[in-house]
Amino acid sequence: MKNLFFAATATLLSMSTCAFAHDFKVGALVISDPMTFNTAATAKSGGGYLEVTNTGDTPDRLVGVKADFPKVMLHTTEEKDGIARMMHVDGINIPAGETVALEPGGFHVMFMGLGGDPFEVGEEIPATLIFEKAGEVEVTFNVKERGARDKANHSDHKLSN
Ligand SMILES: [Cu+2]
Repeated sequence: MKNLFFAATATLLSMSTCAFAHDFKVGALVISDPMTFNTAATAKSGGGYLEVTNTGDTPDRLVGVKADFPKVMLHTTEEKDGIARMMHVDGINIPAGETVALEPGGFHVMFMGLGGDPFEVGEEIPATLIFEKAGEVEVTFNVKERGARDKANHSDHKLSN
């Protein structure tokens, strides 16, 4: 009886993990929890965040993101004289056996040209991640309430170019 109970509990646990973990896989890469924050009506861009774990033994590289916006870029954030600035990067290395986070204040995906159609909480933004070796994988970025995972205020840094 006890074993049955544990088996049932374990099943429930793994089911709920499935429902909440928002993971995507391509080759040896696991992409966890792609998300973005709700934006103001006037916002022209929004940052996309996720984690990539390379479970393989060869390095890979995130080289691009496609989505239904006029422009999607990969950015990093650098602080200079106390001001955080975003800079374009050609790619983000995903070393073998490591997890790389795209997060506020660091690397991120930049969805640009939102044009009066803000991200709303609960919305799902479809996108395709392009990896140098693993290839392409379709993911969805879940729009979450700003502040839910916001370490730095991403909205007040400006693109420097
Ligand atoms: Cu940016």
